[in-house]
Amino acid sequence: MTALALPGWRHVYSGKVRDLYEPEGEAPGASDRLLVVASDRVSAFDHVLRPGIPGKGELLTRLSAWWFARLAGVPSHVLPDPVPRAVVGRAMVVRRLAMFPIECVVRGYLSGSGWKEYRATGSVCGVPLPEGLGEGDRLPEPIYTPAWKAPQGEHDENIPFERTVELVGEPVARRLRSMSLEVFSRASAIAEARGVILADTKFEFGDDAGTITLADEVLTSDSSRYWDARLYARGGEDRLASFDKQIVRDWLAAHWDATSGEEPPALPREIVERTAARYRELIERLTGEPA
Ligand code: Q0Q
Repeated sequence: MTALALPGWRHVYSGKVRDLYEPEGEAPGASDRLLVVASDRVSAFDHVLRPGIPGKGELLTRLSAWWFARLAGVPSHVLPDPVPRAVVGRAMVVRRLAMFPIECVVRGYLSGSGWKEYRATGSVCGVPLPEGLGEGDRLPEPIYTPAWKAPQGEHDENIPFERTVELVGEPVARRLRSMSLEVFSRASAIAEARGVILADTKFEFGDDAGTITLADEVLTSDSSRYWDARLYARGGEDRLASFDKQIVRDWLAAHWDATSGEEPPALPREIVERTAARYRELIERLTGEPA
């Protein structure tokens, strides 16, 4: 998988789904801007699947940009600079920050690694929780459950708040927690008014000359768990289904053994099309604009 060649930009890094570039003609690492390009790649069970989901990169870029715009007052890394023609709609220029090595996770509901940790220990990242909670239950109030950004290929590690103090110092650790909780509560109120539950999300922040600044993608379905509020209220088996990716997950679970060591099979056209429609539905529900 080779990243797109973009005039004026040099490719520096690729994640599973997005590619990062810096301006050409400046020394590597020296520029004050970066270009983040979202692809149509989709990942599930730690694999990048084929084919991609047409339009996914644009939809998630729109969703992230929409959330950044809704979060008035929160310093943002997004710059208004133009992006190369080849990636218009699925790229943004951002201010280069000194990133903090912490995934700032907030959970309003008990799911994923939070549920596993609670079941084993009764708390998540050192936050004690009431007894008797079940998978997918709403928490009494949202909790901050940071994770340490593991090197590439490894899974992030849930850590207690005290560990983040050791990593970035107490004043910054406290700011990361309070900003994360504030953004989460603003966003979940917006989502729930539109029939979508924001179960949990992950923020990344960086330092811009002393200003703690929201970076990365915000509140996309790749960085967040979104559920359909109607399904959740109905209480069926599917109540915790990922709003957009569940069709892919279900199909793969039925057609591939994740422990086999084999690459996952290519997704059939029907699965790709239904998944693309779910991505469009998520953005339509959240933003109220046709996708
Ligand atoms: C930065 N990433 C993530 C990534 C591949 C994003 C570095 N404003 C920034 C950002 C951002 N966003 C980053 N560094 C400095 N300033 C983000 C892991 C990786 C594609 C997109 N890596």
